[in-house]
Amino acid sequence: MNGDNPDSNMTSIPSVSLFRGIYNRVAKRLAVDPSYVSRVARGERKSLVVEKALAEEVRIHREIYRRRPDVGVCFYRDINFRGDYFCMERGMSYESLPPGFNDRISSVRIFRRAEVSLFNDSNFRGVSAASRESIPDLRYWRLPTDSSRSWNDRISSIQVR
Ligand SMILES: [Ca+2]
Repeated sequence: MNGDNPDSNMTSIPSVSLFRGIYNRVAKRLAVDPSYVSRVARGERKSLVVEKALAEEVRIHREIYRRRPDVGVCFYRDINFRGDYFCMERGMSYESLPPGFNDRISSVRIFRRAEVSLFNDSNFRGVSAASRESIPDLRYWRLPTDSSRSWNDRISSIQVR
């Protein structure tokens, strides 16, 4: 289904297939390739029509995304745990983020004893960092490799343990 991602088996969990399901439905409705839809979702391609259809699907699934985890993490568009958000239970991984969130997360809230790993790129690639504590403002959380840059509006894939 996602032929350019041979590593996806190690994280084949319901959350990822939820997005695949969304991408597939949008692709079917618009008669385009699902991989094209996922590229638009990751911000690698621009298509207003696809973006609009994705936003509609996300609206339908918002309850699932927004369910507050028992043990897990929520991710917010704005600092101090504000703005649009989605949540993940411990054990979930997102090889790419829900539509509208790629490179747009500004705060991270941990519930109970979860640990989050953040990645600069999709598919758990690029610079990464881990935390067991909430991060109310990612502008003050610096990259390990470059202290002049922060994690704000940078996260592109996530694992929660
Ligand atoms: Ca990124």
